[in-house]
Amino acid sequence: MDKEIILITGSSGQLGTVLAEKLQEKYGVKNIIATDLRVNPTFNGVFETLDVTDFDAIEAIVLKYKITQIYHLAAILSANGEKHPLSTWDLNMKTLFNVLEVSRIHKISKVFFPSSIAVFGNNVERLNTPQSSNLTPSTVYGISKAAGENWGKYYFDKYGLDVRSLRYPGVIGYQSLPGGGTTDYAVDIFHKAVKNENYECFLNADTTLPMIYMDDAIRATLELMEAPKDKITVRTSYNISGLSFNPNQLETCIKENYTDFKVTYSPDFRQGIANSWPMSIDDLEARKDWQWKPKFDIKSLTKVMLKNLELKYNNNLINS
Ligand code: VAH
Repeated sequence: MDKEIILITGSSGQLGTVLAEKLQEKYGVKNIIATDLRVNPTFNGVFETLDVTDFDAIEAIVLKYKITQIYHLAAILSANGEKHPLSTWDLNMKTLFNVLEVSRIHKISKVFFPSSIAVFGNNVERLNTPQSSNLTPSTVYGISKAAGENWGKYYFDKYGLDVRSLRYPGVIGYQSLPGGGTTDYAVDIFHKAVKNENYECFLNADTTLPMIYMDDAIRATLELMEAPKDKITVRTSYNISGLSFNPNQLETCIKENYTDFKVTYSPDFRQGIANSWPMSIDDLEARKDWQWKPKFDIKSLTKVMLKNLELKYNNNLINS
């Protein structure tokens, strides 16, 4: 079997940082081409500076390394996206079109496109939101992801390009900081606790949202990409669920270890975004098609986050 050579866009981002490492472990360091506008200082491997809005630049990398798969992670997330709606749309869509076109032209075998629970609006069942709910997103980010899901299906139906996608909940990990999302509080709060600082949460205490621990998110991505093609019945994007909680529940869990930790609640514009999103997700199709099952709950997530952040801060391995 020919070896897989994988290009990751947005490799310095929250998910890309961890996914690059996991793909290196699986396919070999030299077969993973990490790309972003700036390299992650902790990254070890093959890196190329890449602006994914530049088609010629991405095509040059595809040809130079004989790329066989692309994980397209570069995008502007929900909160930052609302600050510059039209440029967010331009960037999120232009980069996706470049990835889809370069993949079509150069016969890339598989493309991963990250969608999000942000594709749902507040006119659907917010508890156990079904896969087939209609998509009326309230943010430009969510609109670009809903459009992206349908473009991915179009390239599969029309050109046979094997595009696969997950609707990520809020991703929580210790290895990297999130960038400009509405669920970022669920990462920031751990950093504050470990530094023995109080945390001002930008969402209300009772704002329940779907979340997923980083290890589960990465495993779901690899399990989806490795599933036999004929098992994939959803060509827009799969709902996946990790767990759901609200800031108050997370605060309570953290306080079992950091008894003096204090959280104050000062909702900002991101509360409006969170109010339009599901509270929990029904991921029946992912469980049926490729046996998806999360492993982390709020207690095990809290334990692993605190343990690893304590290690990083105590060994000065993190710039806070
Ligand atoms: C965001 N972390 O907050 C992303 C994610 C479901 C949330 O899409 O924008």
